[in-house]
Amino acid sequence: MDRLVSAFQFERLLSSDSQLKTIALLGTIDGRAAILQLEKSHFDTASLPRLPVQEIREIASNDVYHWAMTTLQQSADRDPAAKLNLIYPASETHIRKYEKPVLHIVRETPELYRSVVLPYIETMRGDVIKWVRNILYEGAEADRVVVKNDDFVLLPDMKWDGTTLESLYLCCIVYRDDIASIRDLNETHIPYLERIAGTLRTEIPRRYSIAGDQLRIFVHYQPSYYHFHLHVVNTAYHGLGESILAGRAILLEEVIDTLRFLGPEGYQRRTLTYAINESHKLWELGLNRSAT
Ligand code: M7G
Repeated sequence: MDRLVSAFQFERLLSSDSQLKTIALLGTIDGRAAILQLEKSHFDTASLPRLPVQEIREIASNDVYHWAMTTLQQSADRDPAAKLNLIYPASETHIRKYEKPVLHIVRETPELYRSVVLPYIETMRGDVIKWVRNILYEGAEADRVVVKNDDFVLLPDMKWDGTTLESLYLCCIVYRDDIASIRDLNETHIPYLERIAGTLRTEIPRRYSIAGDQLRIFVHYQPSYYHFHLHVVNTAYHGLGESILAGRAILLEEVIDTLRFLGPEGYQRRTLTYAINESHKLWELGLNRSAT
C-alpha cells in the first residue's frame, strides 16, 4: 500500500466536506485511475493526561479567553492524524460515488423498479462485489471478523478506524446471495431478519462496551453494493453525513415491521422515496423523470 500511495499522481479534487473533515482526490497510479480519501482522526482520549499539543500560533486573547492554531504530536500507531482509504484501480462507478453529491428526492414506484432499477442491479452484480465474496469465502479481513455464523459475517466497516468506540461502525454481510436489496424482501424473510437483529444486539455487546439498544442497525436504499448487508453504528455517532440520513438509511426493525403489512409481494409493492446523487447512473437511466 505504501508504494501505491507514494505513486499517486493528483488529478483533481472530487469532494471535500468541512463537517466530516474529509477530502477525496482523484488521481492515477501507474496510469490507472485511483481515489484517495483522507479523513481527519478523532482525538485519542486514551493518551490523556499527556497533551498532544506541539506548536502554538496565538490568534488572539481577550480577558480569560485565548485561542490559537496548533499542530499535534502524532504517529500512525498512536494518535494518527488521518485515516486513509485508497481505491485502486477505481471504476467509473467509484468516481461517481466519491464526487460531491447533488442530491434529488425521487419516488421509485414498483413500475420504475422493474423497468429501470432491476435491469441496472443485474448489471452491478458481477465483479463489483468481489470484496464481499472475498470476505465470505476467501478469508479476506479474517483477523478482523467480530462474529461469523451460518447467517453472516460481521466485521469492522471500511469507514471505521477500528478502535474509537464512539464511532463504532460494523458491517454485517449475509451468506445468502438471493437478496440484492430490500426490494427482494417479503414476509417469508421476517424470521430470518429477526434472528439476525437478535444476534447482533446480543453478540456485539459481548465484544464492545456498548448496549444492544445503542446500536443503530440499518440498510441503505439505494445501496452501493447489491448483496444484502446491514450497517451497525453506535447511536451516539452522527458524523456519517448522507449515509445515515432519512432518504438513504432505513432501520432494520422498521423494515421487519413493514414486511408484516406488505404480504407475499413484500417491498416490490412499495413506492420508495429516497435521495439520489445526480452522478448516480440510475439518475440518468430514468430516475430523473421521477423526481418529486
Ligand atoms: P452500501 O450501503 O452498499 O454503500 O454499504 P455505501 O458504501 O455507499 O455506504 C457498503 C458498506 O460496506 C459501506 O459502509 C462500506 O464502507 C463498506 N465496505 C465497502 N468495502 C469495499 C469494504 C471492504 O472491502 N471491507 C469492509 N470491511 N467494508 C467495506
